[in-house]
Amino acid sequence: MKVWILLALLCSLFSQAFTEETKPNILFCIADDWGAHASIYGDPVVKTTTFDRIAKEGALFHNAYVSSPSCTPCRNSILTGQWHWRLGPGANLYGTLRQDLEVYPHILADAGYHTGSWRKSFGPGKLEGKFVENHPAGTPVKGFDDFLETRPEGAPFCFWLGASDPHRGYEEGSGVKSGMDISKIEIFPCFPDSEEVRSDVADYYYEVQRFDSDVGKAVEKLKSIGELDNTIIVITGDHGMPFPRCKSNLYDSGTRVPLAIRWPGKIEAGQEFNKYASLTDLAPTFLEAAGISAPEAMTGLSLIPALIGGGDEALRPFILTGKERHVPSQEIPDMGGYPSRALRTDDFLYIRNYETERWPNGTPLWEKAAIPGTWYGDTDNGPTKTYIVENKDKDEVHRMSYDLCFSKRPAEELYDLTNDPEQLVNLASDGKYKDDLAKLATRLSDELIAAGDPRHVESLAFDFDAESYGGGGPKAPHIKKKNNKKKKAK
Ligand SMILES: [Ca+2]
Repeated sequence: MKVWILLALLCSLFSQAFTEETKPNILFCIADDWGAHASIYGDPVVKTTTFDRIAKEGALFHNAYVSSPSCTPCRNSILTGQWHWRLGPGANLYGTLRQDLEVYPHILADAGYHTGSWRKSFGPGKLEGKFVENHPAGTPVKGFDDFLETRPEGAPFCFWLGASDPHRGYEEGSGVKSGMDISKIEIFPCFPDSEEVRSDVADYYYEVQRFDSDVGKAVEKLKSIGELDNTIIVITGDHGMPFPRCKSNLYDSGTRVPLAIRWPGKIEAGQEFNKYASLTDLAPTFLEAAGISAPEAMTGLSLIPALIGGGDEALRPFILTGKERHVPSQEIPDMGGYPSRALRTDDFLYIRNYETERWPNGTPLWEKAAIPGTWYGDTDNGPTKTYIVENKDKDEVHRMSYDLCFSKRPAEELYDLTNDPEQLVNLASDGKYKDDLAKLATRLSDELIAAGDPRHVESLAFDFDAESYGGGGPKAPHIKKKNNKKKKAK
């Protein structure tokens, strides 16, 4: 109780102090498909100089999670500050943003902020109505410098610095060519250890570093114009790495992302958080920093109380994540996704899969796929995927890797994080965990009801699978060869 009184007092002092001062600028930097891999997290190979600096001069989050491990719903949940399942068509890959939704860049623009976005922000998807004229992430521009040149004098700004890194496709061998020692790579234990896989991870790291370097240039620009210390800098990613059992999956490998926040003079440097932040919390955080109350519909919780002294106790004690339709990658005529939800605590990850007859990462039967030729459609094509599929019958280790990545899953999954931090052994049918399983199942349902999930609140029912889809899907290798086009997948 005392902690909350102290927090309330700190927040009120914070708002009071704020109104007397200049509004802070906001530089929001988001990579595409970047899981929690950074040197400051202990990764022995990737070098993230800028991210590490921002974290050291501000706050580092060890447990930041996306609402959904898929581009469009994650980005929509950040813009609206709401769980993706509340966004109707916006919960699917290639979905749109509903007209009644409010987005934080628009609220800041109404309060006098100069807003803009560069490279990937909303999407992929089609903007409609009010968002066509008025881009939800701020007017798209050609770069940070251009954006700053059009800034009205004295106006605070809010800038979305996007990227297509480290989304596939990669230049194969770019990691090795850049000098990375692939023997030092810590391979995700569900991947077989092979040269192909190691090199593929190095290519991913290479693009992570390129993004980090782009952010570094923006930080230098802020310094050169004297705005560095009046700018909140946030660096994160939209979900885990584009590898099997990562992106589009509800394990930490798909939903946990890097997060660092710097705001000198307001938040103490060198803070580290172990409790949970959702990227839906960023919108209310930005609004509070600007002295604006968040709209009631925002389910995100401002991170300011934690950042200004409240510590872990002011963060969420657990996290929720979910998935609706990534690529429609089931078998004709099923245009559905793989709906699932998860509750992650310090001790357990509990996952509920609603449609167990479907393929969690898409059908292997490309000739029967809802989108013609699609092959394991929820997993981006790449050397690691090809290696795992092609070698599945080699031995037990390879078979296990294939099953963990692509085989069908039961209605419930339970992982004991003390003994199995990588979440590879499903204990849902182990009698020893019966009580834990029952408690977590009830808790997840209760939390989803409280969070307005249409899958749990009948009055909000929404048919996510009936929505149209404007994208493609990863094609089977022989089809790709026939087309022979080097195309960047969404
Ligand atoms: Ca992405």
